[in-house]
Amino acid sequence: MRSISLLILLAATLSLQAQTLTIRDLTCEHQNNPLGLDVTVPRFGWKLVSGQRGTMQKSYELRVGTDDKALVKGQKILWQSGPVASDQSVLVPYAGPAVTSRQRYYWQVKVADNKGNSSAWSEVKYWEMGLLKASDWTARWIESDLPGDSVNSPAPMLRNNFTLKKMVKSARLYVTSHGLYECYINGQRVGDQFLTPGWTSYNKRLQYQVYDVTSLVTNGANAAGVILSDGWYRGNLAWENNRNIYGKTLGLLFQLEATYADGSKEIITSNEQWKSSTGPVTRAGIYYGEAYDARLEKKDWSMSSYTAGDWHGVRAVNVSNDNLIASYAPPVKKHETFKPKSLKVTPQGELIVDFGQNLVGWVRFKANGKAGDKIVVHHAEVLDKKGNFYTDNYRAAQAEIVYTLKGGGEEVFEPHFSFFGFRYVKITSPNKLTADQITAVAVYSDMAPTGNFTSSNPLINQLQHNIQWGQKGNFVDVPTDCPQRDERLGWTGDAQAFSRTATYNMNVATFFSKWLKDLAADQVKNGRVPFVIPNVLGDSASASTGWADAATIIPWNVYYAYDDKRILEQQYESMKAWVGYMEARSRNDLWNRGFHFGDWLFYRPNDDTDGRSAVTDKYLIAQCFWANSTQIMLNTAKVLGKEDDVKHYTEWLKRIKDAFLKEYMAPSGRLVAGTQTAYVLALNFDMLPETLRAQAAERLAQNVKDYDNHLTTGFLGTPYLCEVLTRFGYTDVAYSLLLQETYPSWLYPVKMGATTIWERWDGIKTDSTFQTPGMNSFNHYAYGAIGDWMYRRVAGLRETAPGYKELIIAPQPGGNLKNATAELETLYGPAKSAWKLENGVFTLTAVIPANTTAQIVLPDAADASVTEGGVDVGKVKSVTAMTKEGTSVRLTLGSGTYTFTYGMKQ
Ligand code: RAM
Repeated sequence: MRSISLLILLAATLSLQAQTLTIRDLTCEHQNNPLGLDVTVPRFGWKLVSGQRGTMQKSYELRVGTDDKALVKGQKILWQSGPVASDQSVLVPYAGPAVTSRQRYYWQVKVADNKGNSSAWSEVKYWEMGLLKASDWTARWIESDLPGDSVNSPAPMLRNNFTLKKMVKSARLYVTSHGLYECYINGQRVGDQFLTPGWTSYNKRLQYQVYDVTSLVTNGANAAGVILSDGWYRGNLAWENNRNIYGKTLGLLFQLEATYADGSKEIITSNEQWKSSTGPVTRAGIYYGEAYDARLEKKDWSMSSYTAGDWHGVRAVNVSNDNLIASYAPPVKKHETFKPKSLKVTPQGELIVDFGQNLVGWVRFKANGKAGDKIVVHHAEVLDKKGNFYTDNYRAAQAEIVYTLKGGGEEVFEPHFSFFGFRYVKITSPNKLTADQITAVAVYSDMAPTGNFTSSNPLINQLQHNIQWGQKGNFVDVPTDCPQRDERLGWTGDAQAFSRTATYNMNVATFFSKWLKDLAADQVKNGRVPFVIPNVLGDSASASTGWADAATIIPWNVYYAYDDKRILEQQYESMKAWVGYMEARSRNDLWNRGFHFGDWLFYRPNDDTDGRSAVTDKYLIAQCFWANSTQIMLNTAKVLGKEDDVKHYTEWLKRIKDAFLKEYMAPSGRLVAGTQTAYVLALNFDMLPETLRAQAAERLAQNVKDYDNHLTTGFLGTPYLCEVLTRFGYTDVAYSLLLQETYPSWLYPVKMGATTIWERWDGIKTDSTFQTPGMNSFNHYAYGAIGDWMYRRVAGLRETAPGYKELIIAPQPGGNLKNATAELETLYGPAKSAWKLENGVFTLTAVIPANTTAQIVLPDAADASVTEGGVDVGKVKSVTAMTKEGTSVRLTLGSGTYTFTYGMKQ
């Protein structure tokens, strides 16, 4: 009897649990409790968690206040939305009274669903405003008064004592610099961010950071100390001794605001009373690395007990604060660490450490020795054919650490103002270091990981790993081409090619939003978009097709991945200006002028005996990208409701395509360039009339077969190659490319031991020699754009409405894969497609987030008897529609976890 009632109780709780509706992952402006926003209409997001299938949000209610304790009691409400009948749970705008500088706002949300469930009020979250007006800054910009302060000279240190007279309730530091800064208060490092204030087009947009320093300050005597370094501001950047790009002098702007327990305030600022000196960082640079002489450390220099007797003064200078902006993108932080996989002596007699992973960051080491002993660390991505340390591909980047010991015990070192792209380090040291003294630390923008892809093929899994590491290493505040040589610039073409894949692997919404603002800021007046952003190459280095189109492609991809309309509004003028430039420069509706990189680094056979080399006419490419950007403008204008522009771009699109056909296609449908890239672009961007597409796709497939299932595409054709093949029914050919292990292919580098994506298909040639050292990065993400196809087509998980409000799971088994899984943390929650084919039985596990709807397309299921969770699929309640499409079955259904099973021929 007792056990029965227990069972009933258990069943009741279980069903209760199944019906509970909860909320998780509350965000404001895509962030968790952001500190220091300057977005005046912040937007909220949340995810519904429900055990019930087919859950949709029916309504939500938001409330905001400045007192968290009162808020939970429903008191002192500053703004409440009231119940809003809506299924919007992503980027819902705040609509209360105007926000003010420094204010912290607390917020909560509750929701009701279509099943009659209501959630409780969520946990309380907050966002805090930064300094919204230039006049909020009372601090002065200060510069060191040290003689001979210029590029590559010792890093200046600035310090001052200050007093806080009463008990401190809270304290904030608002800080930025010309150059990089590292800040200390009372001997402790402020925050865990690196390479601050980040890299932007400084003269137009300089980020400041906001730190909660309440726990670092004390009632009474305090001190602040800041080290400055050349960084991107005035250090060597790009080539040919290019330096002082943004200015010649390093500077600091420091404003610490303390609120006392009694509510009164104290503001501590950088001013002419600060002192300056130099210390242990004797030289630092992005490309150079860092020289650190521990004998020059100034013990306790950021403590109030320190006497700065022989320190120099500082200059307070007048600098406009109009360019100051709050940081929006994720800060650069430390992530994974790696212990040495091996320590070995090379044939040349050098001691090298292998970390087993090409990564970006630095090496932390512990050492013992005499004062004056030097430890020198050099970095390399690869070893040469004979196993020797190889750095020719770093070009002029010295990428070295020179550490001078102070002696007297164990010393631990990590660089402060540089980063390196490496898998190996060579260490010279009087006392040999052992493996336990050395650790590699990966450093990159702190983006939330969102996606993963795995399959039964270990080489493909390694490829996915390489793609993700390419993203980590090259998303270091700006999207860079490479992290190791004297370049590391925000190359636009690379970024656009990889952008869609990037949205799968990590949440890159704010990362790209920030960088796109720099793109707009650095865009040339007539609309030309620079090759690199921030632009350090000059205005004429701009307007290359496929590079400049980052201006349209990336905003659209980010909008589509996150349903973030604001990014389209924010970029609209910039997008329009670039497309307007092409319109203005075109002749007879052809965009066929100027310099273009073209299908960069496409395959050039050594034995081009039959003249089939994969050269694609650059102007043909330009016409395709122009059409694509025009199409994006047309779509964007529709989203933003700009009717006149819709008309304008519709007309232009037709003209561009008509001109394309006249100029680049024979009446038979053959393109003047018979390359894979030509057909891929023409098909992907719908350049050809419908009637000619099938035969163009056939030519493309044939071309692939002619090369024995190898690709020949470069930066511009590669991202769309497999996608186009799939779209026109050649998924088998796409698989043959994905699984190709010989050069040129995605798996060739994997077979050669790559742990990241290479810049070139043959960075290491088949005879194990290297491509030209002038351009041979082993960590360059562009070709990693295949990741998109793996998620979208192999696993079949993709959005059919912006932000995954509607999605599709349509796996395409093939290529002898036994299984494949894509997982994606969407803004609505986790989505998943996991299929396997075992002994003729196909199983698909699909996870559809609450508050979304999905379609599932079951391949080869038309004649099969499909079950879901053991039940005939026709009887599954949350499946609202089922249709046969050729050999597939298409289902429409709501949220939940489903497992479909049926027999499939192999
Ligand atoms: C190289 C860069 C980048 C590419 C340009 C055109 O220098 O590494 O990848 O976009 O050239």
